[in-house]
Amino acid sequence: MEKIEMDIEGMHCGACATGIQMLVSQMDGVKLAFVDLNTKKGTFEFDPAKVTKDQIIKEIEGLGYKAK
Ligand SMILES: [Cu+2]
Repeated sequence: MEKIEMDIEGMHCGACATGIQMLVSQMDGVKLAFVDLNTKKGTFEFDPAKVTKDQIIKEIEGLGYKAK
């Protein structure tokens, strides 16, 4: 398992954070997703054999937010 933290731009309310959290946690290989609106950071724990950091970023960007 790999654990990463990234900055997420474009969130403006709790629903944004929850939406990202739900979407990423449903991805295959993702074990844990936590998005904090106040710090604008997302913490993700995933199996690198099943999913990559780039795929997670793409998924978040698909919702209209910026992640890095
Ligand atoms: Cu929002």
